[in-house]
Amino acid sequence: MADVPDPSFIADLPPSLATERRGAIALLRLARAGKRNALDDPTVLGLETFFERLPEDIRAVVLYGEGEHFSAGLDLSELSTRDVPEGIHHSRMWHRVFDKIQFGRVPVVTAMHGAVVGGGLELAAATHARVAERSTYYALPEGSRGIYVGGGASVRLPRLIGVSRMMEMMLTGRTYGAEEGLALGLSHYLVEPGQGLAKAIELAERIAQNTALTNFAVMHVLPRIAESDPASGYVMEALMAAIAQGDDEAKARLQAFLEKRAPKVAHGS
Ligand code: 1HE
Repeated sequence: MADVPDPSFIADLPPSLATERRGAIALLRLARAGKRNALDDPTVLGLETFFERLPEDIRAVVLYGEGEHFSAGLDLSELSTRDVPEGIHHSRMWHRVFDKIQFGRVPVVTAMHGAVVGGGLELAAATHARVAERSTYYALPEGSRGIYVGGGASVRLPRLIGVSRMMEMMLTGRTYGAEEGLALGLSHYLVEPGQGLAKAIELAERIAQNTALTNFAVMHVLPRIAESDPASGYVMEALMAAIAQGDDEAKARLQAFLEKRAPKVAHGS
């Protein structure tokens, strides 16, 4: 795969991001392997540009990293020059960009390998499905660097692994390996070395076949329901269920199943 971005696909991306289009799937590669895909400002703002300019006919995104590691997190060389107000705005900038990923138009599948640390883990946690190769390991080294997470980890990670486990990760600087990460919910799939991208593309292709309305409900409505009180949640669910089933495409798919033209649910498929 070429190490240069494809400018014809999405314009104005920094050289640290490379894109490729495969039908309805967009591939987005962190392409700064020399710095272990550390996330500097141009890269984070480039992520925002990418998700803002995603063509309407793209139905899912696959995010992955070049080289030996998914991402070494925040570019630490940028940190030393920031004062307190700048630090606040910088963190809020990451929040804005990662929110555009989590609550964007299309689901994002991340293929992870090697280090998924600090801001790299925050980025992966903002995506919707995560595949880990066996080399993957996770850490929040902010504690030992004398800083604090700033890319949304305090909000997203406790929802994945719990407050206590995140607390302990930050206090002790421990790492979790790929198998542990699978058990904890940091990844959804564990695959052999070199298989992450292919698995992520396979998942993205399945996701792309869902109706846009179902993907919207899963990405935008489900997490809001999960954060709301049960009584409101049930009402929201009822409304969303009715809206989804009213869609012509949903009716056509249900009819196809009843007429034995649609696949059955099969374990292992
Ligand atoms: C970097 C960064 C970086 C590497 N910022 N330049 N993140 C961390 O604390 C993780 C820091 N990185 C590492 O622990 C290691 O680099 C790795 C385990 C990821 C990879 O090790 P290795 O041996 O393959 O690479 P390396 O030799 O350490 O690094 C290669 C180059 O990348 C080197 O630069 P060079 O010019 O000397 O070649 C490193 O300086 C550079 N590099 N990681 C800048 N992170 C919104 S708040 C989020 C807060 C955080 O994310 S804190 C966690 C930061």
